[in-house]
Amino acid sequence: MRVPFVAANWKMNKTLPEALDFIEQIRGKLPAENNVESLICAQSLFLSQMMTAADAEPVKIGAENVFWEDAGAFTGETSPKAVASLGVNYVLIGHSERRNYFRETDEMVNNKVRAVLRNGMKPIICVDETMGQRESNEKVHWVVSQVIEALKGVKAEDAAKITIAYEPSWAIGTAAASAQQAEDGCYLIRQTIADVYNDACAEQVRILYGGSVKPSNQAALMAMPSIDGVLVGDASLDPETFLELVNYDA
Ligand code: G2H
Repeated sequence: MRVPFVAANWKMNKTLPEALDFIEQIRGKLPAENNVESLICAQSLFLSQMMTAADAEPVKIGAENVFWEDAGAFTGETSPKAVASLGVNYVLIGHSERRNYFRETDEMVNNKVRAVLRNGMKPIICVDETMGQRESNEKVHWVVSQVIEALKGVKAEDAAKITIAYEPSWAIGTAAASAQQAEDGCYLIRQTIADVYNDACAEQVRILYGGSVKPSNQAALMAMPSIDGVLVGDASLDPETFLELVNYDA
């Protein structure tokens, strides 16, 4: 059984006091982690304080990105080994904003996925397709190839630690994909994992939908058979809305 997963992606939002205030506002109101796993991915610079503040809570704290080398002369980068030393569980890798604004390639994403696993953390690999690709019916190949490239060199026994987030960039911060469009993308991703590894492996990997998720569209998305959860940007910034999302009515 895959536990439903609601993950917040705060992106480059909130200051340290705002982040700590958020934790105070959700304290004691989160679901048990074996019912719904909840996660907040935040800027790396205050992950440590957030981990301490949320220590007694079921919510997990994750990073939004790491570099692929553990240490060295890489000024300004964030070491996966250092992030792991904070006790962080999850790291978002390959978000479309990283791919678009920071030119992250499939090869870089793959290096980062392996670095996260090597350091005992769990990657949430984001894959997307653009509106142009959707309109020209290329989306199938695009999403499949991003999954295959991201998983290169990842052993089957590590695959269960991976979560994949399907985030069509045409649905980010605008209008969400329909539940059926989201299901189609997530179904295809699970088939791809079965092809890369095997059916048992594909049954273990959690697949999330991301892109303009809110309490009003969440239940329909999560009712879909291939969708195990959601990755939420904008709507996750408000504590009350985040609580609605993690305590959703199945
Ligand atoms: C997609 C998503 C979260 P939003 O980027 O990763 O953001 O919910 O604001 O579309």
